[in-house]
Amino acid sequence: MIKFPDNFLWGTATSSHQIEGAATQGGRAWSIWDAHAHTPGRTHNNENADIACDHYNRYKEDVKLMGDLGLKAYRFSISWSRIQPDGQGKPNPEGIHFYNNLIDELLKYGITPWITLYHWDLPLALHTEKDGWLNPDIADYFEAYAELCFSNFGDRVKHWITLNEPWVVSILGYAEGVFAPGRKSREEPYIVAHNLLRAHGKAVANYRTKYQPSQKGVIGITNNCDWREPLTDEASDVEAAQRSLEFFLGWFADPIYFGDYPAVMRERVGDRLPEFSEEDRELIKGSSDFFGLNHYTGLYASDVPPGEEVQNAVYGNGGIFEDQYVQLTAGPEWKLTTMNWAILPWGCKKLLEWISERYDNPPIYITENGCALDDKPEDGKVHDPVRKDYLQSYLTACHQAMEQGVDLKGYFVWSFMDNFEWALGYSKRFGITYVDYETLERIPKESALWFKDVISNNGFEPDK
Ligand code: PNW
Repeated sequence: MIKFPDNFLWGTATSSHQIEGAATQGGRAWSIWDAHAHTPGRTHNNENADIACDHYNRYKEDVKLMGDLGLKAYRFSISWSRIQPDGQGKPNPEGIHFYNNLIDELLKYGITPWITLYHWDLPLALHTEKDGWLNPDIADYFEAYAELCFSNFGDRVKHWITLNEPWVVSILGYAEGVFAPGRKSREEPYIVAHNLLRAHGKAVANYRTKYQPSQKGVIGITNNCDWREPLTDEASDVEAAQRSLEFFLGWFADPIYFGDYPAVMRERVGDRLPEFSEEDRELIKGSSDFFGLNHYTGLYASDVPPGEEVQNAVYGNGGIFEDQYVQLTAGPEWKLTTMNWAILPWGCKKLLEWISERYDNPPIYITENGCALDDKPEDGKVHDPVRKDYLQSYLTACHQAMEQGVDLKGYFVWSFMDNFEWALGYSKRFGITYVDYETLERIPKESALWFKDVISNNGFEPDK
């Protein structure tokens, strides 16, 4: 039996925009993702999240399903424009009421709520009227919004994640333009990333001075990173893989653990990389009580010699390509999910070890891991053996990393249920719970039943 420590935290994750629906119900205003999805050509089949899983109206049914699984924790995010429609100023009591009900319902089932404050759904007014993440003042708006959450929910919520995947916000939102707000720039991603870090730092300082002493919770940030394996043993490829990881994860984690961006980024990005003021550096350095990691896949990395071009640079490759000059390729024999992401559990082990080594063995939570597959119900059941194998292989890799001394404290499956997969609409199913988008019926998939056993046994039998 592969056994996890007694207090290991087992959970699932979702985000507000991807599941809630009720886009204009209960006083909610639009976010940049409502505007993006309602712009023709931006999402698969022009799908939007107006209804999504209708979780806003069905949260009781959903929390009951979570209770049936024996989940110890549930990670969800707050829709900023639901509780503060303009992104600043007057709060919306109906929105606050909804999250109070959700939190209370979770606690009723003994499920610990983990709240992400920002999972990409910026109030639209902050974008159109204030230039959103490009404006340095966003850090103050975010701090005020975060305080609204600490003061309303912090009596019962003890686990806070400020930002989900600032890399995605910066690169997919402002470099590639495939995610909201759909901008394509070579300068803006670095400014946006800088302001995201500053916003995170301010929110954490607010929590630590005003709320943490009495509420006694923890606060951190979640970053995403794929593994980068050197294509060959050549020093240039080993360096390329390292450079790729520093541009991907070091970009956000180095300022938090060391107080500055990686040196390789300073050299290569030059003037486009903002500098931290002393005040911001102090706020950001040491501003995470744990290391939140979202991890799914990996690629080979090799060096691109000067004068040559990066081939097939698709989004998801880890940064602005011209700044890195890293060629990324998949192994020809690797199995892929419907996202075309490779199933690479050994990459998960290596990444956990890379993080432990670089950042001095911080407590780590995997706040997302999972896969998208073509799931179809048959006779009221959803048979998804590939997902079960995926989860088991990644958990086995996590366990091996822990045996090497990695301080992994918990693991959240992405996702509790199928949902609106951003630009890919409803075409990708990541859930361990199936959602029929016609009837909105939920069916726990076989992987959910397997995960339930893992939680109750605190481990699993390895495959023979
Ligand atoms: C994460 N990439 O997004 C998000 O946190 C979730 O909201 C999302 O549903 C999940 O992973 C699955 O996609 C990512 O292109 C989206 O590298 C795209 C990338 C990475 C993460």
